[in-house]
Amino acid sequence: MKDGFDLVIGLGLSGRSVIRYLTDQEMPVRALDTRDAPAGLDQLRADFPNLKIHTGGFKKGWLEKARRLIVSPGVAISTPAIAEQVVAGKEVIGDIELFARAASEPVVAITGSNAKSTVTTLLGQVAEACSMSPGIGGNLGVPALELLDDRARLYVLELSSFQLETTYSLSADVATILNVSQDHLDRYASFADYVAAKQRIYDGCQVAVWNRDDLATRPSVAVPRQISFGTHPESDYRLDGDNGLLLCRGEPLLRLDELALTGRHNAMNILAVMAMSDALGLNRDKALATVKAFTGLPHRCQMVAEAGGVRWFNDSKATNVGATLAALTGIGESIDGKVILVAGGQGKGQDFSPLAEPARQYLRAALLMGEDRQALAEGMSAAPCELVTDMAAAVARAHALAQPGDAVLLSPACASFDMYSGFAARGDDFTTRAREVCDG
Ligand code: UMA
Ligand code: ADP
Repeated sequence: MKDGFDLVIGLGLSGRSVIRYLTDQEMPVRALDTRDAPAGLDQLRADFPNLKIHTGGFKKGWLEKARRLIVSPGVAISTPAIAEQVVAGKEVIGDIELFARAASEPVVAITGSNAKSTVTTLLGQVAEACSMSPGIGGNLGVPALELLDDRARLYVLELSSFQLETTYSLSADVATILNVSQDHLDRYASFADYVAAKQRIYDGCQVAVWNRDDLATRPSVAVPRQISFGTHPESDYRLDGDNGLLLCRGEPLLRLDELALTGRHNAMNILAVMAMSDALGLNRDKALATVKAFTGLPHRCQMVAEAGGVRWFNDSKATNVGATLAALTGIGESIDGKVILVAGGQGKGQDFSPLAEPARQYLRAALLMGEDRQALAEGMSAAPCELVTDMAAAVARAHALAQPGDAVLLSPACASFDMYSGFAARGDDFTTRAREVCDG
């Protein structure tokens, strides 16, 4: 091995997990962050007193001298200082690549524009019920390197397109792209580039599980085995909405009314989980019992309050148009009244026009806030849109407009960082205020 050091770029959750991992391996490591005072810096210095840390920009000398760059997912590898090193032939990888090189047990890799966390959590629960002691994390919760554990017999990883960009040798046992719709276009030159990043999940995999209703999820590389799910008649795992059934190769698997989860999008999520569970050879009965009991994650179409015949749903995790479409259609179809949609935030360069038709069909009003509220109003064109200043104003206005049978839905189609620390803070704010108005 050439002498030198690994340079960790970005001192967030994944950067810190990389520093810990490399230090445990007694590898020489340095770290940098382009912010002057990244959160947690003092703690990092206390935990690693000998670690050389640079903040406030890229330190050219370090970038040049480093043996490898280990880049955090939030830092684009197209950033000129990093891109220069790629061109110069330096190895540039991320935490998932380090994980892939170290993991000795089977790996399930899950990506998609939406449903990653729901599917990762649920498949993780299935694996737990089957006594696999799974390591569950990645883009969700615990960084991948911190999951490495001799007791784990399986790893279930949620992976983002950013993480996949710096991953080369994952070769997952089971890999899936659940769905693809516009997201993160502030980071990609085109939608095709975003899809290409997601497709990397299938490189070297044994079994590819893909969504037959969404052809961008189909593996673009040859893989030993493919399993599809969807409503398409040729899907291996199929939603038969007319008969309220989930089928596996034509045989009934579950009745929709046996599930605690509701909505067509969740039925698709269950199909994906069952397809992967079966591909892994997990116990079918235990898997079915687990998926039936799953009530979903907070901030994903979660009913948080009800009063006067009006139900309030927190779908703050809907940070792109695809997720909001699923929520708006699912809830719009299932209620007698209309939907009052609370949306807006940072639009990440998305085209909002796919919301126009369901908005026209299902909305009483859209209450729009945040940085890109005007773009959202233009995208939803014919729908009745009102611009509001903040969540307090949105909730008060929704309360005034709502009629019995209606649903108030926070499903922003946008990131939250212009107004909140993250989607959870935004969802909590909505929930607290919704409960206040409902309690009168
Ligand atoms: N930083 C720089 N320069 C930059 C950008 C960031 O130095 O140009 C520094 C920041 O100052 C900060 C650090 O990088 O100190 C943050 O790194 P990061 O943005 O990669 O975030 P982490 O804390 O390492 O968290 C990342 C994922 N974040 C992103 O991809 C943006 C987390 O996903 C993930 O849980 C974690 O690794 C563990 O694997 C979050 C996320 O929002 C939940 N993901 C996106 C999504 O789901 O849509 C992809
Ligand atoms: P991710 O981790 O990919 O962001 P989540 O499970 O956290 O996925 O869900 C994110 C958003 O997507 C939520 O608003 C949720 O209601 C919505 N969602 C869940 N499943 C689907 C699906 N199959 N298609 C579209 N949207 C979905």
